[in-house]
Amino acid sequence: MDRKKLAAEKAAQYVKDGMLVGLGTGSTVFWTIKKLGELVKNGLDVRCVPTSKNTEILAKKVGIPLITISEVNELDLTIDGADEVNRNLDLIKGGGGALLREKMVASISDRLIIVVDESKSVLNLGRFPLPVEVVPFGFEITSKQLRALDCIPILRTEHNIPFITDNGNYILDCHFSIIQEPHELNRKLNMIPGVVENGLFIKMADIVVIGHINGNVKIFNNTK
Ligand code: A5P
Repeated sequence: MDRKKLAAEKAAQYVKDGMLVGLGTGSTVFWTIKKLGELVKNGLDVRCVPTSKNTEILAKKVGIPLITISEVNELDLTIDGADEVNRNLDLIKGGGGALLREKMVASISDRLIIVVDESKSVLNLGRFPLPVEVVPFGFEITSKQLRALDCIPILRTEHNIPFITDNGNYILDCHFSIIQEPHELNRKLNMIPGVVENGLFIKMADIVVIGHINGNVKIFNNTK
């Protein structure tokens, strides 16, 4: 079975009747959303907050009742994917460009459950270019300021024009190779004017579910 699907369907088991649930974005959590759609058809009573327009479309298609983040104060849990996970369960996210909404939704969730395949598990974060969401105004200046943090920022494009996030912003994919101090970098990045949010999720994940090629699923709990 697909490693992503294995992890994603396992995580669906954490969703219980009556819960308010955040729905992440990407090709892994896609399978959680499909599974939740089936469970809803069979009577599961949940209301969910999507983290992107794509997830909203998918969730509607499979019949999951949706609410907006503005209608809730907190969520019972959020299930989402990641681009990298280290041993402290710190993450890089935003490969799909949804990092801002994902971080906002995660920040009001009692528990953040991350679903990945084993290829996302790393010793050090940083091989995956860190997505940083920036306002289009003066992004060249923001890019220079990011470069001063020892990375090479590349403007994300789609069909040869800048990729636009659901919030109308740009993404600068920052090539670090290795991130030695993720906590400190997270702080420094968000102090740069023009940066809206970055894809480092530090001490946010509670549970990481990893699907392996041999069909095993490993679950890691964060003690925080
Ligand atoms: C979306 O912006 C991202 O944070 C995704 O959660 C992340 O890129 C993982 O996506 P996949 O599950 O498609 O690899």
